[in-house]
Amino acid sequence: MATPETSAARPVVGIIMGSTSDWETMHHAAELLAELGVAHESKVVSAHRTPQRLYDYAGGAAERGIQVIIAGAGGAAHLPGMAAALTHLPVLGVPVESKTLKGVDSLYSIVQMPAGIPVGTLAIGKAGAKNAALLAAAILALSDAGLSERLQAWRARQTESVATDPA
Ligand code: RP5
Repeated sequence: MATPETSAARPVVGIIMGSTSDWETMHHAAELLAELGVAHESKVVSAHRTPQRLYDYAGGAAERGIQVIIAGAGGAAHLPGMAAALTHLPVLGVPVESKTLKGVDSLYSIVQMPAGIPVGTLAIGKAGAKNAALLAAAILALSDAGLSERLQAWRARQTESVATDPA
């Protein structure tokens, strides 16, 4: 598993997570963004344990050039919703699989936002983390022709890699 990193270029995607324990899931988003050549950063920002860090991060993200935030959290997963409340940037929420309730708690915490403060909620766990990266890339690709080409090439490679025979 990769270690949390900040890419050399100015990050346009901010990946935040509630705990270092979430990295096991969220590194999939970071790795896919790296593969697509999207500058990003990964930070631990807990809505409950470090609320001021959350205020500072989400409140200052747009000013620093972040364009999309991916927020992963588990259990009482308030991080994506609170981040969305603190910024006008698009926020993609990844429900991390929790030990006790298998991430259904995380999913419900993230998906049921009140009207007016949207969080684009992905699937629980690894699939959600990877799809959050792909969705962030798709959003950025609307105004980045090079990224659009890289994303389409990634999709084409995925299609080509699917076997026709099951064994
Ligand atoms: C949440 O609590 C985190 O997002 C994490 O998924 C969960 C458990 O955190 P740890 O107890 O592993 O730090 O805030």
